Amino acid sequence: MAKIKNIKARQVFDSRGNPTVEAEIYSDNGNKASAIVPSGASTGTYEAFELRDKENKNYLGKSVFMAIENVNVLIAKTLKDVSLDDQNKIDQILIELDGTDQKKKIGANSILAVSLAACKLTAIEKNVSLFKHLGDSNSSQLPIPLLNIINGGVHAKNNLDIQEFMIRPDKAKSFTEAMRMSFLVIQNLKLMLDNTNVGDEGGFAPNLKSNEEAIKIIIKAIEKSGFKAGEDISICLDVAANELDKQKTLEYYSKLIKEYPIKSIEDPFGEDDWENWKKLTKNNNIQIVGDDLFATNIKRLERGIKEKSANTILVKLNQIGTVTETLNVINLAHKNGFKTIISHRSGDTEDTFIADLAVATNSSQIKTGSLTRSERVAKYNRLLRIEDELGNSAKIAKV
Ligand code: 2PG
Ligand code: MG
Repeated sequence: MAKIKNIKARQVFDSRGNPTVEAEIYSDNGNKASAIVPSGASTGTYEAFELRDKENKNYLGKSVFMAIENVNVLIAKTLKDVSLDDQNKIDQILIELDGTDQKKKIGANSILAVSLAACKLTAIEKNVSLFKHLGDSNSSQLPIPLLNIINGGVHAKNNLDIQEFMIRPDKAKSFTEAMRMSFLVIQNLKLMLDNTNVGDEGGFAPNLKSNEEAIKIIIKAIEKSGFKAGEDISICLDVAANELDKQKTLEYYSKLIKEYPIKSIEDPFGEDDWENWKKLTKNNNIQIVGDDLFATNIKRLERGIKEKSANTILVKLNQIGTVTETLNVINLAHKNGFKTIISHRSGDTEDTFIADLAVATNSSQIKTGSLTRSERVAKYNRLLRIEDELGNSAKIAKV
């Protein structure tokens, strides 16, 4: 197997126009691969650390030149001549180079850019698709997409405090069909709204009377498209409760679940409110998703499994910082009957790694925004290509 010859990073921009890290890795075989790291807006306390040059006024404190330097000097030197056949070993070296729990020394953004790029380069060296390299010959299941079609919270400048109102085409028989169903709902929703500006994740960002108003108009759009809300297509929410001024209550959620075809709620409570998480999960049979609660962190997931705090984990590579640690979290979740949703960040890029990750790991769902803004659509397009590549062996997950 080829070895790492050189690594080079540069500063590029994410979909919110903020600086981020791109890393390029070269092998001694003459091949190269690159990866770009995304960035969140509703970030939890337990996420891995994103290193930014707070003092650099030229970029309002948001540049990532220190992280770039960490890749170009420290990481490049340490990984030189390391074989590409062992992602675990590469990631272990990166983790040890940093040495802190939250990757605070050299930054999770510098580490992840290299971890992702190394993984892609190994797939190129093996001459297989990334999802096959990351998974195995049985990796032939496409995830059901969760499309965030109305944006609120910190992702939009409107009056909705719930961050994400998503649709999930549960009855789709293929990924292509899932996208066609979602396309129809989005187009019909567009016709119903006066203001069709979009938020950070490509969903519409209208001012509406209330969260319930948003849910009602989505139900209308589903029905107008000829589907049954709650059967063909269900509604999923990400409350992102950490960002709320005033927390919502168990009673509020019980009412929502009773009155509307809501099948999944993410981050209903804050990241330390383990008690309320447990109660909500126990008292309802819908999908309860831990994002900021677990932060793609194996220790926090272990606690959640033990305490039955949720039944599903949202997986974000940059919450933990390496490919290996992400795969370990997914494995632990699946072993314990938790479902996994592979997720983008609100500040994302043209990098489509998460599409391959979802197929490789048999994750039942992927959440990657609406069907606008190329950084979101790129992931859906990648999944359409994977479905095509799989041909007759392609199937779609059941939720
Ligand atoms: C979330 C994510 C992605 P952000 O809360 O689930 O939708 O948002 O990247 O801002 O944390
Ligand atoms: Mg979330």
